[in-house]
Amino acid sequence: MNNAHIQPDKRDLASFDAEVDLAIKKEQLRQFNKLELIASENYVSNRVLEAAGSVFTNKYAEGYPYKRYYGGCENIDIVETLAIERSAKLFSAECVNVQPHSGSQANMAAYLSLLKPADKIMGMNLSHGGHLTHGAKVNFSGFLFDVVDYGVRKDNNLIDYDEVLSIAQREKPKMIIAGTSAYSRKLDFKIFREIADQVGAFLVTDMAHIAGLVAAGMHPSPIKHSHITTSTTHKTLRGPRGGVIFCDQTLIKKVNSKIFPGIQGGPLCHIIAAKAVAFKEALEPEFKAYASQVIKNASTLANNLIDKGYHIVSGGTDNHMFLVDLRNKNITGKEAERSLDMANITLNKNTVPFETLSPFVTSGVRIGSAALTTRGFKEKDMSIVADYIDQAICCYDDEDKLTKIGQSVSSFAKHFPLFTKFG
Ligand code: DSN
Repeated sequence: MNNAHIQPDKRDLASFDAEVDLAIKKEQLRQFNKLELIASENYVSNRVLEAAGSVFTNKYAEGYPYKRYYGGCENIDIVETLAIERSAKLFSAECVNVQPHSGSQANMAAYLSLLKPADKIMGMNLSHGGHLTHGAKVNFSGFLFDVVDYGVRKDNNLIDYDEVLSIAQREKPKMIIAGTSAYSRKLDFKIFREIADQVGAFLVTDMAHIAGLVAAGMHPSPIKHSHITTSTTHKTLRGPRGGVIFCDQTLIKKVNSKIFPGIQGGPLCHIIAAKAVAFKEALEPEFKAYASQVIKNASTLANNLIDKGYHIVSGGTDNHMFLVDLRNKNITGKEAERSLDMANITLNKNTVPFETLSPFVTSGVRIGSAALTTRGFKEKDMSIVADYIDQAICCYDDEDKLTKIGQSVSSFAKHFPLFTKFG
């Protein structure tokens, strides 16, 4: 019998779908030729990439290890259990859910585990360094809940914990969210918990940005201070794109049921496999050295820019990232992002505290060191990156000069291999 019509087509990606294949190859080149400074991005290892691209993508596994709604789950049971055990060890957590497809899903499940719609929540203002899912009006967190926010002080751009307390006492939120996506200083989770306890609120910490630093002991851990801690796995933690939730025995059943069947269906088994590999990598001693270098690199870059007359929000950084307020350079965040991109440096425009421009324009840019550190950049290399940034911003409206800077940047970038396989 000729059943060729039901046999899988044997052509590979390049010959079957030249358009997608070309876009992937161009993306590989983009990642290799440019300097990646987006604070929430990183490069995964070949091992993580291999697991993320594995046949686990074919598998449905609704439920949790050894309690599934589908047959054939014996292998994903092993892998999900490993991911849970490794992440629990890495973060000294009692219980873990490794199924959230993203940080947003992790936050949604955390909030719904503790609250009812219309309850009052208190998170950091987005333009002061918070995150969309911490109560922005346009996000589920803003339209499902009644939101009050806290921010940073105008004089030093730091979180003022006395002010957080007085807002909490006045507003009596049911939940306080600690965590940021654009704040360069250490967070004091102990104080956040004391404030939450004083007003009878739950404390949820979103440690997405700093998770790799926490794992390596380079930033205080929120886990024991928070009722629930959420994270993504792909930023400083250097795993696949995805989310994760940590809590204790008293909350895990609720958290698990809010993830599935509450807000998700089948887990992404291939991504859970990649998370398991990334957690194993982060348990290796080398990861501590990596996280330590991430912090040194961010601080070196910030200090070099300060020396060149740039205004760094809060005056510097304790972590992997910082914000540059460009108002004294007479250039918007949007113009800077575009000029730097032409010079082969990738970052994102970002609002600064007390922003006066729209989020599509902004007065600043956000810079992170996690990805370049994965490529092997050290302090001396970050000083060169600062020179390139300054050159590109100084000639932001001169396309010929930007193109020339871009050529130098690419030649420089090529000295640093990508951790991820290339080509
Ligand atoms: N969008 C991410 C960031 O860039 O910080 C957070 O989810």
